[in-house]
This record gives sequence, C-alpha cells and structure tokens, in this order.
Amino acid sequence: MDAKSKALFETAKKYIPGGVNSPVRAFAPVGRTPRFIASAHGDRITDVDGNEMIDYVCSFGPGILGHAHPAVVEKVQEACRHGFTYGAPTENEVILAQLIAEMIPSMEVSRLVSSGTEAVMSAIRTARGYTGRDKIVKFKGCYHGHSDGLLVKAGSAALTAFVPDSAGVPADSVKHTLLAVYNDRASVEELFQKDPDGIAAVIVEPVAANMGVVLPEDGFMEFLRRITRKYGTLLIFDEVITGFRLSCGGAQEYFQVTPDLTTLGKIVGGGMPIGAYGGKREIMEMVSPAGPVYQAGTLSGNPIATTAGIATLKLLKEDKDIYHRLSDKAEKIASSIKEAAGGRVCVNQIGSLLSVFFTSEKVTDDKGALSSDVLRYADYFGYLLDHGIYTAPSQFEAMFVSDAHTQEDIAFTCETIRNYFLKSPSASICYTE
Ligand code: KE4
Repeated sequence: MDAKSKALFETAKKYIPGGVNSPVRAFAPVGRTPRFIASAHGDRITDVDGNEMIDYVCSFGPGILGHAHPAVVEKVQEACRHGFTYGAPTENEVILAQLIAEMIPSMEVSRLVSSGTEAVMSAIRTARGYTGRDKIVKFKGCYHGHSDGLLVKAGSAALTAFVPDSAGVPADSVKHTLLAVYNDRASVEELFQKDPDGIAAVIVEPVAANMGVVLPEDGFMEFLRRITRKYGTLLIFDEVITGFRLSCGGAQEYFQVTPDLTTLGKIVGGGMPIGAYGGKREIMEMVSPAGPVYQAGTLSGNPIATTAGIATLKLLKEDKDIYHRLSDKAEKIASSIKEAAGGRVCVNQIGSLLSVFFTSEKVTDDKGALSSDVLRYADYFGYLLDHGIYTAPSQFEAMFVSDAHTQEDIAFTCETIRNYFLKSPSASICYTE
C-alpha cells in the first residue's frame, strides 16, 4: 500500500529536515506516512507505490486546471528548447504583467518574484517605503509565507504545530507586527485608535484558507477598505490562494473591494515557481530601480515559469464558464457532507475552496478553527486516503477543486464522504456557504 513511500520517507529524513521540503507535506497532523508522488494527470495523482488517488490538494492551489494540462505542457516543452533563464528581461514578462493588469485591474503595475512568501515580503516593504510607517496589521490564523515579520500567530502548518510563532525570529523582527482577529472589526479599530498614524498596511487573506477555509462575514472586507483609507494605511489583499481562483479577477472582483496592493502566487505560475505583487502605479513606482525600495531575484520572471503562467491565465481568461463549473463541483461536495454529517461538523465553502471542521460551532476565526477536533479530522482524512481520495493533510488547510475533476470522481468523493459519516453517525453539521 505505501511500502515505497515509507522507505523513501525514512531515507528522506536523513537528508532533509523532517523528510520534506515544506512542513505540511509531512502528514504529521493526520498521523500517516506521506505519500511520495510519482506523477499526476488531470484530477489524479499517483504515488510511488502505484496508488492512484483523486487529488483535492492540487499542490495547495496552483492546480486549478488539473495536473499536466496538455496546452500548458506543450508550451513549457517548447520554451525549454530556448533556454531556462537569462537574467535579462524577456517579452514573456511583459505579456504576463499585461495579463495580470487586465485580469486584476488594481494591479496596474506588478513585479514578478519566485514565491508567495517573496511577494508578501516585498509588498510589505513597499507599503512601508511608500507610507514611511513601520507597523503592519495581520490576522491571527492567516498565513502570508514565512518571512520573519509575518510568522506571528501564522496559519497553515505553523498553526498545525500549535506554535504559530517560529523559533529563530528575533523579537525586534515582529515588534511592528500587530494582531487582529478575523471578522472582528473592534479588534482592528482598537489598533488604529492606539496608533492612528503608525500603521503602514493591513494585510489580509480576503478568504482565509490557512486556518481551514474561513469566510469573511458580510461587509468585513468593505470595513477594512474604509478604515485603512481613513487612516492613510495601505490595504494589502494576499491573494496567493484566492487570486484567479475565486474568479478571473480573484477575491477583489468576487467581493468588489479594491485593495491598494495585491500579492499573488500559485495559479499565476501555473504550477511553476512564480509570485507577484502589484498595485497602483504611484505605489509600485517606489520599487527599485524606479524607486528607493529594493527588491531583486535571480529567477524572477524566468522564461519557463512565465510560459506556464501565461498559458494558464489565458485558459482561465478565455473560459467564461470555468468558475461556475468549479463552484458547482465544490458545492456538491459541501452538500454531501451536510446531508451525511447530520449536524456536528461545520463546512465552509466558497467557489472551489472548502473545509470541513469537526465542531458544532460555526467557524469564523482562528479560535473557532482551533476548537475543532483535529483527531476526528485525521480519522476522516485517513478514511478518504484509504478509499483513494487525497485531501488536505491538515484541518488547517483547504480542499481545492480543479476544472479537471470529473463528475464521476466528484460523485465517488461524495459517496465516500457519505459512507464515512454513516459509519460514524454521531457527526452533525452547522453549514455556512
Ligand atoms: P509560498 O511562499 O508557499 O509560495 O506562498 C506563501 C503563502 C502566502 N500567502 C498565502 C495566503 C498562502 O496560502 C501561502 C502559502 N500557502 C501554503 C498552503 N497553506 C503553501 C503550502 C506549503 O506551505 O507547503
């Protein structure tokens, strides 16, 4: 079943910290040996023991079109024949920047980097350079990559470890990082009342997806837009997950709220390593060499990654029905959990993102997420894995649906989930769409 994965994991632990190159992949919260993956096509992923599974991790977001989309593969193969990286500007970077600006109009000027972490780190520096202020506000349970100043009550695998603050981060690096509670307007107002002229930026996941999926309550994004404008603070939407996923224009189009800066990752690279940050021209002109905020990167905008990103964004831009198809599939899964669980789980779903929390409470912030029964989640994860369904290996990650998920595989997933809850009838649900 997983003999080769087990053997590889033991060897990996000799040469790589925890045997993985990103903590969430170690499957620690779900108590299973991580599956070492050999290949992936469409909505299927195959491990080194030959187990083929329906994939709802989708590489934690990039895989919105499914794995190895033929049109993207063909373009990338062609690009490889012309060299991998030049350390010089290319036409692809202009094309991708134009596409980003067309699809997310608030990003009239953008800079490509190589990860979401780099995008967020750079956006924060740009906001500080533009405003001349030092403090930033983040929300407990939100994850914005692993740059020092943001590893404070962070989400994702940091939350899993129940140690959301990392060792090795000097207190001085986080003294300007203020914490608010997601969906709690008073917690934000309090910070501004204490320091009305000192906050450079508020950074938020417009849909939180790193404490499990937690939706913004009605008007919360509009509230953040108003209060940041009132105090001369920049609003940064971290759309590394929601960008091009919730809609063609991301969460800011979905909610019709325009931030000052946006960060992107995952889908913008089509599975290749790309991050991006961007916004209004007057802000982005602060960035070197146009302005005094320094930021650089050897592989930023490289020809292979930009080829994958351009091909992916063009497919999303040209297919007007894709977001309806994605939502329809995710709603079917969410509904099957609601129908089967009976009342003691909470399902949060929006577009092609969803999470099931094993708690009878509605989950609206990090406290609610942390109150869920992570051991029950691990049991649910293990049942699905044993039945060929590869879902988020932690309560604090999202389940992702791709355009490659077939109706048959969605139906099989719903049936398997129903069977899980039928075998443990005590579960029930509170359901928020
Ligand atoms: P990367 O540096 O991992 O490309 O992006 C960091 C990041 C920034 N902002 C948001 C909203 C994010 O979700 C992420 C990364 N997401 C995690 C999944 N929760 C990446 C998976 C991992 O850490 O392996």
